[in-house]
Amino acid sequence: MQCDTLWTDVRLATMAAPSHGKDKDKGEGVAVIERGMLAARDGMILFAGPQDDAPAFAPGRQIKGEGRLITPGLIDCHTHLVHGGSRAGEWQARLAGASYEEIARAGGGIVSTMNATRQASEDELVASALTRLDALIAEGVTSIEIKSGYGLSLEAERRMLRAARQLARQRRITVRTTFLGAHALPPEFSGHADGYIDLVADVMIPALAEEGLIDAVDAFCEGIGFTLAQTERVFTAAKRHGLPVKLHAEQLSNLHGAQMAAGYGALSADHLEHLDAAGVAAMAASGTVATLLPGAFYFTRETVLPPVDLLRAAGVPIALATDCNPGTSPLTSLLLTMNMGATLFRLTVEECLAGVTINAARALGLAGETGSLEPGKRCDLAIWDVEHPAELVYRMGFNPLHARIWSGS
Ligand code: DI6
Ligand code: FE
Repeated sequence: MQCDTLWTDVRLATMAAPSHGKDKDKGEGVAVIERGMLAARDGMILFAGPQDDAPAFAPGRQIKGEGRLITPGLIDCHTHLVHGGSRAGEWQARLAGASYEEIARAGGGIVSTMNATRQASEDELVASALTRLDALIAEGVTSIEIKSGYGLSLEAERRMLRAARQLARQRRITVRTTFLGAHALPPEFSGHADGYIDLVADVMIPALAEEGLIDAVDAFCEGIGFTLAQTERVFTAAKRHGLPVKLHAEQLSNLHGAQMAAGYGALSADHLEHLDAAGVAAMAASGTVATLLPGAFYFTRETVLPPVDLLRAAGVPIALATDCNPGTSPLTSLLLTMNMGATLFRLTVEECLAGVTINAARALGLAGETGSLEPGKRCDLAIWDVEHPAELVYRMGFNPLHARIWSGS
């Protein structure tokens, strides 16, 4: 059988059928095919399995893996990668005792990044985001979600989304854009949150959807963000344009956003530290992925843990992401994110790896095309200089990536 590239003598963590919920692994870890082979043709996986079960291939090129581990290319399914400015100064104020909410209420926080973003050109946004994107790519990331939400006007949100689309042209990577116009209230709408939601729902979503800039719609449902009713108006507009939704929910308090989002068939609900049992049940019923963000938990010194046991028991798929953003998670490492998922949230190694592969793909609606090593999916690979997947989660600040393959090369 013809193929373009054949990898032999490799170990394969296919992540094709991760166990979860009640039958989650009890510490034995990730299933690995020890004497594996992987074949790709036209950018797609043709075969991934034991060498002994493989058909005879006539490869264009053959690569000896020397026993290296291949996982699916990693997927960062929640980032605010595109933005202007830096918030290092605000962070120093927080070290001196100010809280995230105090800073936000005093006009800092998201609004200070909004100002810097509004002042940046599209090219400047692309250039600064590329430095962060390259850090992720260097650890094997092959798909990424990028949110808008620091422009907070039609024109500046458009510029952010266009910058995100630019990134996909400048690197070999899959980019999914998420419109997060309902991230914070811009100062010109102070005291008129409903008026701003009118703009988001009736002007921004129709215009930006029409321009093909939006793959999904998100909102920040929170005391310092938007109410449940306002979020629903955003979701209704998204649905009118055939766009899937996701939600920043239950990060600082429980507004029952995840439950509401599940009612809209949300791809994911994200953060979830304050999620309750009813929210978990609603997510399980709708197949909504729980995207946990341990970087934000760590950086804000959150003390309330997301209800991991409840999510597991209900069989809710768990994803992990960096939440890369200048305020609460200036993190550009999915390897460290996995380590934090295990250490801070007590996820297993298998849950961590599934969280940045197959379940992250589900959180983006991409499970049919990437996230596991299965025939018919895009050949997105991370090839590691390790023997066992646990080493990817165990180390901190160490990068054993040997090679990264997107769409077959
Ligand atoms: N939750 C977060 O953690 C980020 N956005 C959100 O809705 C924070 C964004 C920022 O502080 O700039
Ligand atoms: Fe976020």
